[in-house]
Amino acid sequence: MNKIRALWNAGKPAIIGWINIPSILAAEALAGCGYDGLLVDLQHGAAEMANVAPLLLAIEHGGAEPLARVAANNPADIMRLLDFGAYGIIAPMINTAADAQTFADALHYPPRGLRSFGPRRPQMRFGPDYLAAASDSIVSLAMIETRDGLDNLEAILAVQGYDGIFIGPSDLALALGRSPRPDNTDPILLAAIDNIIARCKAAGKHVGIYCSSPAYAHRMVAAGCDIVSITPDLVMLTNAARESVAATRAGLLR
Ligand code: 3PY
Ligand code: MG
Repeated sequence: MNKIRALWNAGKPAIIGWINIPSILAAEALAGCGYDGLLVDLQHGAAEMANVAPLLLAIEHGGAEPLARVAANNPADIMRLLDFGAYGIIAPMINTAADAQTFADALHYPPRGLRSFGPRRPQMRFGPDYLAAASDSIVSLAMIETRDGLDNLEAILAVQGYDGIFIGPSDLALALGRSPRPDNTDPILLAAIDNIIARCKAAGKHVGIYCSSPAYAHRMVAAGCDIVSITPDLVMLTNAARESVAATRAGLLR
């Protein structure tokens, strides 16, 4: 059972980490830090399709559910990531019901969808029963983060075959004429986020959001999200480095 789906079935939220630095060593180490899932970001992170398979393997080996955000809502990339052992897909910039249907179709084998058969790594985890287990083994979130996505939300939510919505607060802020700051508390953005969360709940879909800190993640879970990302790897690394340098310098000046 997918760890994130198991949490959802138990009515609990999932906490995921965000990988921009495509290091196998770091991915395995982070995967052992208690995250429910770890996501390789192929849209804004440095990983490429060519180096994603070892990262997914390292994450699974480390004990977290391996997830990926595709660079775009491209069925060929989504199907390859599933074959490489991603058990969760986030697709950016879902703007229309047709985009959502393209996403849903890429996730499932016929007759439910259009996924092509060649599950190289999932077959090792699930054996010959993978075909029956495939749809449930994957969690899938469509990103709402544009003006079109907001305007077409009702039709996007009516599409079946994907689990829910993941809110991209930076792009959403830009779409609303606000600043794309991390953990943004701009009232216009927060009202839009609350509205998306409420409409996801009404449609029976899961909903999550990208957060840069535990405090913002707490706030979003309290607002109704059931999957939140927390501080991305590059931010953690640079925060820790800054603190270390500053503490060393402060000690030298004493
Ligand atoms: C956004 O905030 O727009 C995102 O896509 C998060 O990475
Ligand atoms: Mg975005």
